[in-house]
Amino acid sequence: MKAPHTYTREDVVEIQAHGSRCGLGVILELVLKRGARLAEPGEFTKRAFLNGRIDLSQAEAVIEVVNAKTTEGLELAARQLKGDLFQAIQAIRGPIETMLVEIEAAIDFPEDVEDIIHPELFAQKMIQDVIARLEDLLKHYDEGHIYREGVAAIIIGRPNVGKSSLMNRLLEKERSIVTPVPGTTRDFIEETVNIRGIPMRLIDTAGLHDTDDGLEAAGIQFTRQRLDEADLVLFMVDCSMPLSDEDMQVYDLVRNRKTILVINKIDLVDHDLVTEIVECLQGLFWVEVSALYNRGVEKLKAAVFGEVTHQSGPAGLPSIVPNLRHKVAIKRALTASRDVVEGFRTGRPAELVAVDLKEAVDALGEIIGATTTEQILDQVFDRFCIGK
Ligand SMILES: Nc1nc2c(ncn2[C@@H]2O[C@H](COP(=O)(O)OP(=O)(O)OP(=O)(O)O)[C@@H](O)[C@H]2O)c(=O)[nH]1
Ligand SMILES: [Mg+2]
Repeated sequence: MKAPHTYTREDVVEIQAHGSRCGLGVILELVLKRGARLAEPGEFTKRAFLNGRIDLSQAEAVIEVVNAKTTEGLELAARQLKGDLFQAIQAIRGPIETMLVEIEAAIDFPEDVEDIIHPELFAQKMIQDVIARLEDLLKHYDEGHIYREGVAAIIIGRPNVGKSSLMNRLLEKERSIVTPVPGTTRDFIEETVNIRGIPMRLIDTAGLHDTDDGLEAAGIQFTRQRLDEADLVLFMVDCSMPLSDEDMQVYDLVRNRKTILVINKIDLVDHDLVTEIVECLQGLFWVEVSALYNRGVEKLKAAVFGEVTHQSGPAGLPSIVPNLRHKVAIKRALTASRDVVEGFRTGRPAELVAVDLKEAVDALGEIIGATTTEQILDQVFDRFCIGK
């Protein structure tokens, strides 16, 4: 395929063969012998970026499309791949660049300063065309980033309360071994589930139980570590038995975290016992379920969704959602833009205002790859797999 109408904008040769591993291996050996080399991770996309076919945010979107775990995440990645974020950023960068040109003219022709710079007008322009839009993007990050980045939830509780049963229910497959014997799960089991469009990494843990020296030291240490990484805790108790010291120790561990109390085995008891448990374990939002009979699981999903999104109904996805790297750059641009406004309003010298304007332009340039260091490129393309 002739440049520039290719993925990388370079001449490209594609060899199509039958799909046998062996056949492909022989062909690969042949082309390597004739002087080709293996591509680095993300190299094709990196070349497409360096040759100006796509901007950096579109390049990033390629890997997000590949890794998307829910249709919502995929939709966000696809919009970014189309260039929606690129255009939004350009629409903010444009007015700043125009202003920078005017300020620089004023610096070059100090005698005309008053004709060129209208401080309050410029300040208003910055607020409307730049600051308000940057704030919108940050808001969209808050509303939408979990659809692409996902959340991590950990199920903990003492042995045999039904943690692995719940894990299987949420996954809708038998992933974790369930037996009537306490201590069945010995290690962490991790899988991703789709909670109303949010990819949730779910971790099933070994039951926390009493040994001679309180809660088993190693187990608790492991679980603590995992707890710290988790965005959400599902604290499970078995309502067919009285709460034990072990339950209370777990309660102490999780009560100050973002936690949902999952009261399991409601098929075995009547409601009074549930009320008693809720009174003992105060301050936690709770849901009653029967993991065995698949009761209350949808309600639990709704509670999880509400807890991580702070919304009750299905959320409308914002149209453009920056990722974490973009967010950091947007914040920098926002700080610089606010300094510009302050500069205009306090009569700061044009040279200093220009520095802040430049900073805002550069910060936004990092998002789309207009002002990008080698380090940022590595950071972006290291996430790619070979062949993309
Ligand atoms: N009646 C009833 N039994 C349940 C329920 N959920 C789980 N069980 C049973 O409780 C026992 C323990 O379930 P698991 O899911 O293995 O419990 P666990 O918390 O993972 O246990 P460990 O891994 O040993 O800590 C099994 O016999 C399950 O069938 C429930 O909602 N109702
Ligand atoms: Mg288990």
